[in-house]
Amino acid sequence: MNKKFVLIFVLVIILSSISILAQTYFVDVNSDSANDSNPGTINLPLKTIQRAIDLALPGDTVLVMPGVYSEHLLIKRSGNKEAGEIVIKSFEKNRAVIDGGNVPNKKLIYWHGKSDGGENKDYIIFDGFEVVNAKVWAFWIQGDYNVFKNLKVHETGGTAVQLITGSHNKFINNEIFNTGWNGISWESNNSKSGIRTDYNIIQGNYIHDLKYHVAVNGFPNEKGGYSFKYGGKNNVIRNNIIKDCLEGIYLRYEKDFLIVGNLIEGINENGIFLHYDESDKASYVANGMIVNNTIVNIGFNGVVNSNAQDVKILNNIFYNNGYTYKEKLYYSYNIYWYPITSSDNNMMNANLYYDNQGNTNLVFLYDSNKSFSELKALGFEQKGINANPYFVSPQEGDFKLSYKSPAVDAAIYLKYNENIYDLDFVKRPQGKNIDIGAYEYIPGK
Ligand SMILES: [Ca+2]
Repeated sequence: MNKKFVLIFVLVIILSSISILAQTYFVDVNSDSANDSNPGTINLPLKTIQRAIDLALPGDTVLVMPGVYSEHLLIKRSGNKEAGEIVIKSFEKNRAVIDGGNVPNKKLIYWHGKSDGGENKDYIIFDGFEVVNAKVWAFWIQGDYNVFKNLKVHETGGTAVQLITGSHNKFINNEIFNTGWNGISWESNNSKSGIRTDYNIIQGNYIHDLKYHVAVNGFPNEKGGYSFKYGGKNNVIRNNIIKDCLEGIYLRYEKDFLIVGNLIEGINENGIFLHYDESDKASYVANGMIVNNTIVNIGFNGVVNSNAQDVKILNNIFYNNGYTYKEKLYYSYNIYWYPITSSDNNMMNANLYYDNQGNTNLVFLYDSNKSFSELKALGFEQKGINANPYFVSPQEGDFKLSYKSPAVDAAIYLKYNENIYDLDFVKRPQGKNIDIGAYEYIPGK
């Protein structure tokens, strides 16, 4: 054999041994043979998830059988890009239950990270568990490139999922309800340590019945020692259903954000709140898009845009919003824009507005309610619509478009709306063009 051939041969052996070395650890609390001194095979499973997590190396998988696991979980090790993620997965969706009822720790599932004197943990996939009865937080996360999917998180004392710092994390297809505080929440970048909170994706989640606070919350942490002076960037909130919460989406300091394709329904206060703190001039939100959302039955305002710069509100449906204070001149609008100046470079266009409950407040702008014709005269909503969207069945909570809806094919074309899916997994566009709102009508249906 020549030298080159030997080298290739050795490389093949090394590469195949990496995949052979990737382990699967089985955990089965209900098996008679389960024991934490077992090797974690299917016949000799481990008893606790924590033991499996401690054994798992990058590329390994922890498979958890159905049962109730009364455990506090501490993530002590990262996966990595080369060897792969550490996968922690419920063998059957939502049948492995992590129950914090008898766990005293405030952080039930805990990524030990920089704010707690450790190193952040990256490349972990947490998939398919039901997580209940956390004392405060169900998940407390610090790190990058983690994935949280198919989880069912509820009955928490505080926020369900708290991202302290970290970028490129994905929160996908989770159901979150009955929490004591927020649903999914992140804190902004830490300017001291250089840790950022950017490029996270919150997609396909169903967040509902949060009586006390915000469904999706992007907030700066201003506690001593850690100075979070800069907001997250490029975070995406896409195709979520947010229903029956105190507040829908709240952002502060965030830049370059995208809120697209969400159904925001039955919120007591504001659907989307872009907040500005008078005492902190840097706290304004900037350069974001609020696009193709359906925002219905909101108690206060559909969108509050407080001192934001370069925010585009396009292709959204606003339906029966502002019912709580509809007789008053504040906090009862589809869009409450305050203050706004011509230099803010904000835009609203191709939105559909409709109210059949007698609220005549449309959009608050330049210190007063503006009618639809006044908006147009000011240069906004040139492609806007002020008419019934003709949902399929709004009284039954079906906000898809019927064939006679004026929202069909009426959106402003945006490049990134091509070849994406609507809330119902219908590819956009259908027919001649993208529709206004979170749902795409299929012609002939
Ligand atoms: Ca269409």
